Amino acid sequence: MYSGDNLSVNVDAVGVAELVFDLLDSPVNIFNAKTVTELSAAIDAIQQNSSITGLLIRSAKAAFIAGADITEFTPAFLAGEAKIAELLHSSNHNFTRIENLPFPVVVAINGFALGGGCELTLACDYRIASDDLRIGLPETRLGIIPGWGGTVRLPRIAGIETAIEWIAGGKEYRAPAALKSGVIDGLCSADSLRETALTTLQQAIDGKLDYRARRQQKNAPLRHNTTEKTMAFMTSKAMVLAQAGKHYPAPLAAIDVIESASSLGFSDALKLESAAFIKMTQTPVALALTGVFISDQMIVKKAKRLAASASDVFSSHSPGSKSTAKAAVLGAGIMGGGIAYQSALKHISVKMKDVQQSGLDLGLSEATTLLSKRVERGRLLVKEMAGILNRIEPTLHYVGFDQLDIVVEAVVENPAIKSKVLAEVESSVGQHTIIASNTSTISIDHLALSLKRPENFCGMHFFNPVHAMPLVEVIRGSRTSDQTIATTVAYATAMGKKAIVVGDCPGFLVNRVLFPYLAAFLMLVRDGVDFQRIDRVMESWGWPMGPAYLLDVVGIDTAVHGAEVMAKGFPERMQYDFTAATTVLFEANRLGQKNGEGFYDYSVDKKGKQAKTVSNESIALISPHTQAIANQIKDDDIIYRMMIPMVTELARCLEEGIVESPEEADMALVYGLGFPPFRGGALRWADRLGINTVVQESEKYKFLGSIYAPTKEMERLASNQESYYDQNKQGGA
Ligand code: T1G
Repeated sequence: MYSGDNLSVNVDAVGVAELVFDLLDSPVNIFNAKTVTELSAAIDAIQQNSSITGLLIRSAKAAFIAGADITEFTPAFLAGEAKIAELLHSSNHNFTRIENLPFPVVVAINGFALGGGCELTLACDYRIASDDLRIGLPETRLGIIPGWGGTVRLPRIAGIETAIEWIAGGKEYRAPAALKSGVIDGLCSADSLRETALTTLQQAIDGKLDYRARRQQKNAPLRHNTTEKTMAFMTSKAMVLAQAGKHYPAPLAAIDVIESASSLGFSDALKLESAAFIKMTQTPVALALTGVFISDQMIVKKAKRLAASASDVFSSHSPGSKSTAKAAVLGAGIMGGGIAYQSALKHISVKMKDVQQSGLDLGLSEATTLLSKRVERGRLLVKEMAGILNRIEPTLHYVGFDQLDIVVEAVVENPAIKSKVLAEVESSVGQHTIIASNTSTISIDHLALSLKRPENFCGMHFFNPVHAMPLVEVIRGSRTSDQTIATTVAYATAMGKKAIVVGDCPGFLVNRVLFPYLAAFLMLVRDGVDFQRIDRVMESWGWPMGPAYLLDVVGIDTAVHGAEVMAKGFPERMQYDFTAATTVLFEANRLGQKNGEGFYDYSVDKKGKQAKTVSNESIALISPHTQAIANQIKDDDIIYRMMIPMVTELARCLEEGIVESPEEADMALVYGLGFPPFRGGALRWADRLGINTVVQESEKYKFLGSIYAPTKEMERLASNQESYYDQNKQGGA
C-alpha cells in the first residue's frame, strides 16, 4: 500500500495494516529527515484507506527505533528556532495523526526503543514488547528534553513519578521494569512478538479492549490531586539538582515542563514541551553533549574497524561469547591487578605474573573485592563470580607464555626496571606475541631499545582505577607494526574500554596535556593563590576534582616523578624555575591520599571513603614558597591560567600528529581525566570562546612561561576566525 526506502505499509485481507520500519543502508532504525517524510506519506495512505480496521507498527531490524538522527541535530539547532519548531511539528503531527486514527494501533517493540522511538510507542494504544527490550528517553543526556510528546504522554500513561524518573534520569529500562511501571502492556519472546501484538490488536478491534478510553486518558490533564503533585515535583527537583548539578539544565527543564503541562490538555501541553525543547537546543550544553555523542561514536567505530583487521582472537569476541584470546599481565599491583580483573570480567583468560606470591595474593584479593561489590549492587550473580576469578591464573613463572596473544607489562614506572622485564618476557613469548607496556610517561621507542622484535611492541596506557576509567591510550612507537596496534586496540575494546591510538612522546597525549595544567596550578600557588580556592573554582567550572585534590589522589610522589620526566622531554616548556608546592610536600613525605596527607589531610569516613580536610601543616609548608602577587586575581583569571596551557598543549599534540583528530583529542580528556562532558572537550571549549580570544588571553599570561605561547596553527585559526570543529557538523561554537 505504501513502500518507501525506510518503511512500508501493507494491509491484509481482513483490513489489518502493518507499518514496518526497515531503514535502507543503516544498521539501526532512526528518524532521519527522510524517514519522517516517509512516515508522513505512509500515514496519508493509511488515512485514505477506509478498509483498515487496525494498525500494527513494528521493526524488521534487530531493534525497534533508536530515536531521532543525532547527526542531524547540530545543523538543525544552529538553523534557529523557527526551523526547529518546523521539525518538531512534522513528527508531532505524524504521531498525533497515528494516535487519532479511527481504529486501534498496537506497536510491537523489539530491542532498543529510545528517544523518538520510545515516543512513537507512547502515541500507540497498546505496547507489546519482546524480552530483549531496552526502552527509555535519553534526551536529557544530550542536553535536551523529549520533543515528540514524551513529557506529555509518559506521565499520562505511567504516572508522574515514573515519567520524572525516566525523563530526568535518561536511563534505559529492560522489559520487566518497563512492564512493572506500566509503560508497556505485555511481554513475550522475540519469536512470538508479531503474533502476540496481532492478537492484542484483534482484541482491540473486536472491542474486548477499550482503546478509546486510553486515548482519552492521554488527552486529558493529569489526574493526581494537587498536594500529591506538588510533593512529587518538589522532591524530584531537589534530587535532580543534587544529582545532575548546575551545569546540566535539561533534567530540571524536563521536570518543569511535566509540572507546568500537568494541568493542561494534550495540545497545550505539547506546545509547552516544544517551547522548552527549542530553548534547550540553544544552550551550549546541548551542542557540547551532542558533539560528545558523535565523537564517541566515531571513536568506537574507528576502534571496531581497527580491531576487525586484527587476528580474530579478539575481533571474534562479543559480550557473552567465550573469547579464545590468551592474555597475560606482568605485575599484580594496582594496575596489573586491575587489568587482570577487567580482562576476566569480559571473558578473556589472563595469566597474572608477579615475582612474589604476596603480590599475587594482593592482586586476587583486589579482584575479589571488586567482584563482591558488583554482587552487592546486583550487577553480578554469586555463581558467576567464581567463573570470572577462575579466568585469572596467578603464576610466578613464564610457563605457557609462548602460547599467548598479548602480554601487558605493568611493573613499576621505572625505565631501567621496565626495560629489563620487557627483555626477559620477550625471550619467553612466541614470535607473534604482542608485548604492550602499561606506562604513563616513558617513551615507547626508548623501551623498544631493549627488544629484538620492536614491531611487536607498543604502549597500552590504562588509567587508574582500571575498572572505572573508560580510556586506554594505545601508543604507537616508530617501529610498532600496524598488526600490533590492531590487536592491542582489539584487546582494549574486548575489555570494554575506549581505545584511542596516539603517537609516542613523553606523557603521550593525556599526561602530556595534564602536566602543563598542573604547572599552571603550581604557578598560581607560587603566586599566592590559595590552593583550596583554585580547587573550588575549577570544580565549579566542571572538573570532578580540583587540581590540588587530583594531585593528592594521583600521589604527590608520582606527580613529582612525572613532572621530572616531562621536564626532561620538553625542557623548553615544562621545566620549573621555582620551588613547586608538590616538591615541598614530597620532601615532607606528604604523598597524598596514599599516606593520608598531601595538600589536604585524609581520614576514612563512616562509609569507608577517604574524606579530605584542611591541613594547616601543608599550608604552613607551602606558604614560605609563595609570594602575594596574585591577590587580586579573579576567578576567570584562574580558569584561563589553568585551561590555556592544557588547550595549547592539546593543540600542539594535534599539530604534531600525536593524536589524529580534534574528536579523539577531546574525548581522550573526557574518558581519561573526567573533563566535563557538558563543555565537550578542551578544543571545543576553545572553539566556543573563539580561538582569537584564547590567543589574546594567552598574550596576557605569556610572562608566566612558554606553556602559554599559542602554536602557529592556533594563531592561523585565530586570524582566519576558524575553529577546530566544523561548525555545521559538530557545533563547536
Ligand atoms: N542517531 C544517529 N545515529 C545513531 C543513532 C541516533 N539516534 N542511534 C544509533 N546510531 C548509529 C550509530 O552511530 C552507529 O552508526 C549505528 O547506529 C549502530 O549503533 C525528538 C530529541 C541505539 C543503544 O540517544 O545509544 O530521539 O557507527 O554501534 O552499540 O525526543 O547507538 O554504524 O555508523 O552504537 O548496539 C535519542 C543513541 C535521540 C540513542 C545501539 N536516542 N544511540 O548501540 O550500536 S534524541 C539516543 C545509542 C531524540 C526526540 C529526540 C546506541 C544504541 P555507525 P551502535 P549499539
